[in-house]
Amino acid sequence: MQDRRGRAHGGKGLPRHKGSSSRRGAKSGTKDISLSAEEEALWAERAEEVRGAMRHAWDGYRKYAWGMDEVMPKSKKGKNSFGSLGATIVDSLDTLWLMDLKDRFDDARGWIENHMRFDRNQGYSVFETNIRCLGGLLSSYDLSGDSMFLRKAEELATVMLPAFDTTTGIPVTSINFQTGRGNNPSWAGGNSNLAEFGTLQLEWLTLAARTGNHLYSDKVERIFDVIEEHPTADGLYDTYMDQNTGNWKGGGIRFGALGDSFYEYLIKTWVWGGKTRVVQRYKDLFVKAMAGMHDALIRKSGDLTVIGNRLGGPGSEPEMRMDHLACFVPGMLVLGRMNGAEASNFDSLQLAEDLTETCHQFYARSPSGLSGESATFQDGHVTMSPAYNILRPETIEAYFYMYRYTKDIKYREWGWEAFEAFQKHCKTEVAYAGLTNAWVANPSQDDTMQSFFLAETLKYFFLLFSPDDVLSLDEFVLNTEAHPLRVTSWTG
Ligand code: DMJ
Repeated sequence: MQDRRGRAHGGKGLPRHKGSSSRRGAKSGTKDISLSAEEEALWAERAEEVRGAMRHAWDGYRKYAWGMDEVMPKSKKGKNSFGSLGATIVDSLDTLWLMDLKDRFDDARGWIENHMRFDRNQGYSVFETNIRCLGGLLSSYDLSGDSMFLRKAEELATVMLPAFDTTTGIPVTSINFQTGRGNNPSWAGGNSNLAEFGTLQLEWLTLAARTGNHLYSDKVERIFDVIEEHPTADGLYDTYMDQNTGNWKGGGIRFGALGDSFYEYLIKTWVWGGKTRVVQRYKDLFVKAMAGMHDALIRKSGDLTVIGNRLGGPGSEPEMRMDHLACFVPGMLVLGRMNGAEASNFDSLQLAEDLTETCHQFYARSPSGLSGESATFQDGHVTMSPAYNILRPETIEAYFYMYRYTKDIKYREWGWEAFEAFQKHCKTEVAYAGLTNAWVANPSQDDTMQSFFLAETLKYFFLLFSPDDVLSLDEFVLNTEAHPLRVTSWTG
């Protein structure tokens, strides 16, 4: 095993910000600035508060739901929403590692080794299993060097493989681990979904790179062969594809639910792969998609910048609705900018700043200080509906990337305000709960702690308040569930 914190960053001491406010880091182009000793101490204290929140969330899960997928933080029991994969355990591993919560990490490791099973006769979401479980196992391997995690990851991928057995190789949504039978839901018209089949590349390429078995990479490279065989004029893609023909099947162009992480994985696969010739196509598709996104979906509502959904055909105007999920876009744009992947028809930093401001307004205009799920806009006025909050991370993710790149302290301040609001409204006696309506002064809690609260929301808070070297973006790419995967020179 590697030193617990040494591989991902330079240790636990005070940050090593030095140099002038305009200097930028060699590779990622992030700003390198000095904070005063008092400022350092304040943010270190706040990062410590986040560690405390992680301990609270984990300990409640440990006590009331151990081995189940999620804890129900009000009724104090567990539930299985992901097929009994211990989703909270595997989703939390690398956050525990990065926060140096050693005993808890070891406890989680023991469960994975002895109890994580992939032989049940039931349907599993390929997407959720991939981003939470395969991603969590692979990042734990990349951070700790412990080969047990890689063995488990390979075991899991093996039972997922039949999902790719379609005429084109585009995987289906759900797979039965025991029978190998797969299917797509009727609400999707029996088609495969863009965000689902486009959010596998990082994990399956990582698995191929770490095991040396190209079966895994062939499966996900094939998906992009099919996409390239069915190009679109503006680089934006329908929500659905017929997995038997490769034809696009409508459903709109979306950067929120059902579309989002497809675009995220274009830039991340290119960065993860070390920008080699083999991964060049992901960059090319990303740059084209960003140009298309800007022209087709970015609109103003009063002072706010909105990324809408295009539900009509090419050339039609987008509906002025934006999911909280779409708040991942600023981070994606900044990652592109850090790595020299930008479209030429707009300023990616300006757009990232503007969209982050919009996402900030989802919190700032809310009486509870927390966002709801989806917003509609009219002349700068925001209506939040639905207004539930399930502890999602995307705005905190945006603050993290924006702060990393610009070092503008407002992103940390906005993050701290959001963290305090989560503490005030979502903390329960034993863990954290979502809210049934976040846009009221005294919201009611629901009874679920999503595993991504530990995987992503708390991790992004922690990284936002911590020095850059806690996790270097030159060395790691975070998958869509915030699991860090080590950058690899991928030559296929
Ligand atoms: C997470 O599972 C992932 O971030 C996914 O890409 C989108 N939805 C949730 C968090 O909101």
